[in-house]
This record gives sequence, C-alpha cells and structure tokens, in this order.
Amino acid sequence: AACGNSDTGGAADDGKITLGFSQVGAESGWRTANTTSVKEAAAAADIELKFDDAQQKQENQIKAIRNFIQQKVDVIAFSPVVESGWDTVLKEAKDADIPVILTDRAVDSADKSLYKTFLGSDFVKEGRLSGEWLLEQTKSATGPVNIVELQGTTGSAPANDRKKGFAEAIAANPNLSIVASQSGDFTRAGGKQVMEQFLKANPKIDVLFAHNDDMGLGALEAITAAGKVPGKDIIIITIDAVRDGMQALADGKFNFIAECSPLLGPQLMDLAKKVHAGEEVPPRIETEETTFTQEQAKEALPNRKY
Ligand code: GYE
Repeated sequence: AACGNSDTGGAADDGKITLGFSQVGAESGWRTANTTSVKEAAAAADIELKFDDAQQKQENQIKAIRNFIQQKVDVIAFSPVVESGWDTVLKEAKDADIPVILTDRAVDSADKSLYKTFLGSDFVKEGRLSGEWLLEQTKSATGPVNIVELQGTTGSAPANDRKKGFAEAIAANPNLSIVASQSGDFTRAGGKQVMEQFLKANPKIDVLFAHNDDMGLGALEAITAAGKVPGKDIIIITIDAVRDGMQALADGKFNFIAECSPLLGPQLMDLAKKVHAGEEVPPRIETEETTFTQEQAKEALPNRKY
C-alpha cells in the first residue's frame, strides 16, 4: 500500500492493498456475521484491512471515511447506515482518487460516478417475498388481517426497501392491512420495546412483519409476556436467516424468513482488487438468496454457517 510514509516521499509500497472499511455497527446477528466475513476474507486475500465501527451513526462513518482519505488507503468500502447525505464525503474520496465500494446498503446519491459499485441484496425483493408468502397463507381469510411492522433503522436502505416491497405485495388483498409500523432500529431491545407498545395499543394483532430476525427475537419476549403464543396466535415473518432466527423458525416461533446473506467478504475483496487495478466492475452486484419455511429451517439449520 501507499503507506503514507511521507519521509520516503510516499514511495514506499509493499504492494499490499489497503482497504478502509466503515461498518455500520454491531446491532444484529447479521452485522456480526458480516464483520467476521469481511475480516476473514481480507486476511485470506492478503489485503490490509482498516476496520472502523460507526456504532450506527452517520457522523462516525463520515469521520472514518475522511480518516481513510487522509491515510491514503487504496480502496474505501462502507455500509452506509442511512441512504441520504453522502455526496460531500464521496466527492472528497473521488477528488483524492480513491475508489469507493458500497457494500450491503445503498446511498441515494444522484451522481453514480461517486462510487464504483454496490454489492448487496435486493431488499425490495426480500420485502416482496415476505408479503407474497403472507398473501398465500391468508388467501382464504374472510375478515381483516391486522399486521404490525417493526421497521429497521429509520432512513436505511433495508428499512425503506423492505417496507416498500412488503406493502406492494400485500396490496393485492384488501383484507390485509398494516395497523402499526415503527422502527426498532434492527436491535433485539428495540424489537421488544416497540412490540410491547404495539400489543398495548392494538387488541387484535394477527401478524408481525419484522425487518430483521433480531427485532423478531426481541418481540417474542413481548408476545409471550402478553400471554400470546408466537407463531400461532401471531404469525411472525422476519428477514435475514441468522442462526438464532432459523432456530426460532425451526422451533415454530417464527413462521417465515426471507434470507439476506451477510457473507459479502470474499466478493468485496475481489472487487477491491479489481477497482484498485483499474478494471471495470459491474455497477450493481446482487447477492443470491432464498426463503425458509419452518420445515426448510429444520433441514437447513445443521449446516448453517452463521
Ligand atoms: O438485515 C439487519 C442489519 O443492512 C442487510 O442490517 C443489513 C441489515 C440486516 O442490522 O439485521
């Protein structure tokens, strides 16, 4: 890497790529698995990783990116906590000639030249698949089906997109309606707290749609405490398919999970090498994913890696 050793005129370079990576935080099982994947893949690819945990704050991510620019890293990658507000710092990276890769989450910048590629899932699709499964389950319902929604971090791409995909799918059946929708910030504590409020305010809840497993797992505690049986009295749909979520599904407490893979590390390292070498890369690389019912979770669980 251009090691920033100014007394040698910046000429010293060990040939190793330095990648500055700004992570969202450690809010969920998904995030922990993603961090492990990035760290392991960097080591395997012989890439020097500068890792920063932003603790779910955009200002911390902007600081980290500015630090990476100052340190003259070769490539910057980050998972933007929210979608908006990145133009200035991305422009700074571009002016410094440092290629940027978005991993996991998107930004809403109109100028697509501010980053090289976006590697991650199709969150709208995850929401849609969740909604389509529910449509099928409730197709013979003759009365209202009341849904509560635990949203992810406000303003984040997965929260915006999962909400959108789900709403579009359930619009096909007028019996289905979202009676309450609020952010639980993708955490277990948030899911529990908001579900408690939902249960107090809504006498009849038929379905919970949680934007990730962790919020669904937190909500389980609130549901049980309210004397209801999760997976039976309330149908629970979540997204991610991390181990604890899959276990809840196999145990009959969740009913359906749309998978979102956190294992982005190896692809990210390939992309870092390519953009560093000046090679063209596709502007959008989508992660391959599936969905799980309770039966499928029982089968998949023994081989689940995270
Ligand atoms: O679904 C959630 C995490 O951005 C896809 O962030 C990711 C989401 C994931 O906190 O569990």
